[in-house]
Amino acid sequence: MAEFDLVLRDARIGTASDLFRGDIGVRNGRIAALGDGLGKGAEEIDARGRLVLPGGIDAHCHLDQPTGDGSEMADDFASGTLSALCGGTTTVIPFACQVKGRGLREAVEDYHRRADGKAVIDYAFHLIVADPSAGVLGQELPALIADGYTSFKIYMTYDELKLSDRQILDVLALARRERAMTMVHAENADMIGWLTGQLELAGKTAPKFHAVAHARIAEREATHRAISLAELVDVPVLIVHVSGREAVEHIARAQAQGLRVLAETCPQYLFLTADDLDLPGNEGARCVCSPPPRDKANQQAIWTGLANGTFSVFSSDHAPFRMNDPKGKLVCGPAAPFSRIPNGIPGVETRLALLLSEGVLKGRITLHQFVALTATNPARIYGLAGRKGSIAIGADADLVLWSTDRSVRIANARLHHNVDYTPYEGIEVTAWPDTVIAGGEILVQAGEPTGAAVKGRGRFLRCDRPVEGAPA
Ligand code: DUC
Ligand code: ZN
Ligand code: ZN
Repeated sequence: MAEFDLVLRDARIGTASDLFRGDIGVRNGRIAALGDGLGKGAEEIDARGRLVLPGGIDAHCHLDQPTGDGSEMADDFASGTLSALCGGTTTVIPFACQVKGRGLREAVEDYHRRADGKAVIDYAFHLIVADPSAGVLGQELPALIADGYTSFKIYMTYDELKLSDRQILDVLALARRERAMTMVHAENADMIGWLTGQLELAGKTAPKFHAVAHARIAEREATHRAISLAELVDVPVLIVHVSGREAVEHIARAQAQGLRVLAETCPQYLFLTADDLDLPGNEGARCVCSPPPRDKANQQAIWTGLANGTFSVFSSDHAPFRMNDPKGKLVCGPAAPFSRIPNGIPGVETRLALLLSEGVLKGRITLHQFVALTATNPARIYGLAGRKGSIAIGADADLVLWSTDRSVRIANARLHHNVDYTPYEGIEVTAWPDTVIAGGEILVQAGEPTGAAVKGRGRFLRCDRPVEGAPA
């Protein structure tokens, strides 16, 4: 009789701290043994010196999230999680978003209905707190945190989502009391609104002006303010999707002072620039996201922040809208001003390959940093440590066997999302997931989903309180 359900033989196993050669034995969906010459598996994969890393955690992606402008996200939990899986991600944490004037619990229930029976991989939820009323702060949020929704995002911009500084202080105080993690979208709403008004008055409404309206100063100022508010309350805070050099500098300075300020960045700030919004007609809409991509010098600042540890998390911020779809990027018409283009770009499937290829294989970051940024740190920060994000005894057997010896040209035609473009079309990478295993099941083989990658197999994960403060 086989000792294990599955054995990966002679793999080169990488974690946030180690790289070693050995076998991985899987039983009942978990890693049961790591060793040399493990006993037989009912199924065996001959990994023969090939790189095996923990399945990725995409801790910032938007799936089937209701919008307020008539647009619809292209990916529901079925297509979005299949796409994530094929890119080597085995856990996603999208957002249950509160509508102003309504409850948080109702947003969570609605979001569960959207995920139930559809998710291919495991998922947890962050909350978006858009209306921190007395009832939300006093009852709903503490109860939800106790129920396993231990992180939430707040916005400093977007009229329908943004909080005042005073509201942010209230939310941060609650996060401190309840030991939850607060993620902040840091852009100054009035600066963006004022710049947008000026640009529109001058007839400058093409997609490329989105990057002008969302100036780096607006990100810098809001980042500094968010850090200051968290310092006042003495609570950890995580600044999401950081794009500009000055914001990185503020975060690094705060960290050097001993403040528990964490930061996330995303592929668009490494691989795109504002020039990608400067395309004929409305084509630039495809790369409209907030904050916007910057320039080569800022890309370099983000790479430096990844290499020197300023960033702890690398997520996709996948926010999928189609170009050729009346409910997509051009929902407000083909000539709509940039301010009415839905914000967001797809990237859940390409996140890991881009960073492994351009970051690790080109020597910008180490393999251990890659694993930490894409799996181990998000697990610790968002309360999934021990279960997700590492290759360790007892952890879920979420594993990716990477192909790193041939070049792959990114092409939308080979992706599994429901979006009709990828902003990364044509980029050559030398890493692509070959085999992806989640909960001990082989869900991707030779880069394509197997029959086991079925809708509804993904489980909802209740998150623990985050491992306080920061990654080890
Ligand atoms: N910006 C956000 O804040 N959220 C979704 C996508 C985007 O571009
Ligand atoms: Zn955001
Ligand atoms: Zn986002």
